[in-house]
Amino acid sequence: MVRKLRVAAAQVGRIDRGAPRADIIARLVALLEQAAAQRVKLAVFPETTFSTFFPRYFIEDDAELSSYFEKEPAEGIAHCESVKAFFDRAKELGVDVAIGYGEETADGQRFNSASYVDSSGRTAGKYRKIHLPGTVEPFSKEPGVTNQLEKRYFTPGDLGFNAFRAPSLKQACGGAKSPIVGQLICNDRRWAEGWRVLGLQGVEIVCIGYNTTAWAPQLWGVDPASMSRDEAYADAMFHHKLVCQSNAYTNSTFLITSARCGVDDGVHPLISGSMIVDPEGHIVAENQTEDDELVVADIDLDACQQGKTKTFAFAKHRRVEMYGRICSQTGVVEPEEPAA
Ligand code: CDV
Repeated sequence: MVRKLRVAAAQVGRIDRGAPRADIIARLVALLEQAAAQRVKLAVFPETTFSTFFPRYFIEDDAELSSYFEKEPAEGIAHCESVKAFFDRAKELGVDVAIGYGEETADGQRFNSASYVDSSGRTAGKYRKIHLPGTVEPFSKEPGVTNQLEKRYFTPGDLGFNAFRAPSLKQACGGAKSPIVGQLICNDRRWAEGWRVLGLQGVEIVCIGYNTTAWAPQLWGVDPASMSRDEAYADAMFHHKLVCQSNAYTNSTFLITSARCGVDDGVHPLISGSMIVDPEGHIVAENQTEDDELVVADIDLDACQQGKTKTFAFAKHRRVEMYGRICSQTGVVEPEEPAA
């Protein structure tokens, strides 16, 4: 059996603080139109796509902070006035989209969220980022410093790691079975736990948008004098590819991962690295620029079966009776030092 599908990572380049929303949406729509012209059925966009990556700033003005959050109605993000133009165009073009955004609920909770909205405008899957990196207090309040204030601005996700079917793609991939899709957001990709929960639901396509700073010595805990900016960028890219390729492989799934990249405000560099990874961990397509770019690949979902039925046939090989510590313990507890 062959379950072929054309998919894309829709990479988005530099977005400065204060960039007009209409300009950003116009760029995202241009990517959608490129996708449709190439008969792409699913396009994955970055984390917090509708603005700059605002958690890097210490923002005291709540009017500004609030402007980065979409007031999502109960019917889903595609019905939210501030971003509706994007979803309306995706529906007209017949493209499924997975996209990240700041979400504000009716009772005022703020999440770092992603929705999978299919080509009929229905939200097929919703995810709220669980692993929030960074700090509550800024490293510095000086302008130009890259903070990572996700713990300040967002509540940790409360929806779990839920895979879902995408029946909108069933016909496109041969009509046998709808693809099984899951979503993670940025820092989640570094944590094997979320991947495995998706893997246990038979996930076949994981969608991940991200904003990964290429220069954040305070966040990493390294001496800024100990590495050049080029070395730091290369290291951030190495770790990005390492976790993406290894977790796609160990869960026998395709991965579509899309960067917000470029140098925001001319001073805050983000890595690129948008790519499509196959279930054996190989990169099948990747970005060529640090700007808006569509990275396209034809994938065969049945390629997931090799890993799912052999090396990572979970039902045959997993030993859950030995994994208790993973769910009962959060931090490290070291073994006792033997008595001298
Ligand atoms: N937006 C993110 O979650 N960024 C993080 C930080 C730590 C750079 C990341 O894991 O890429």
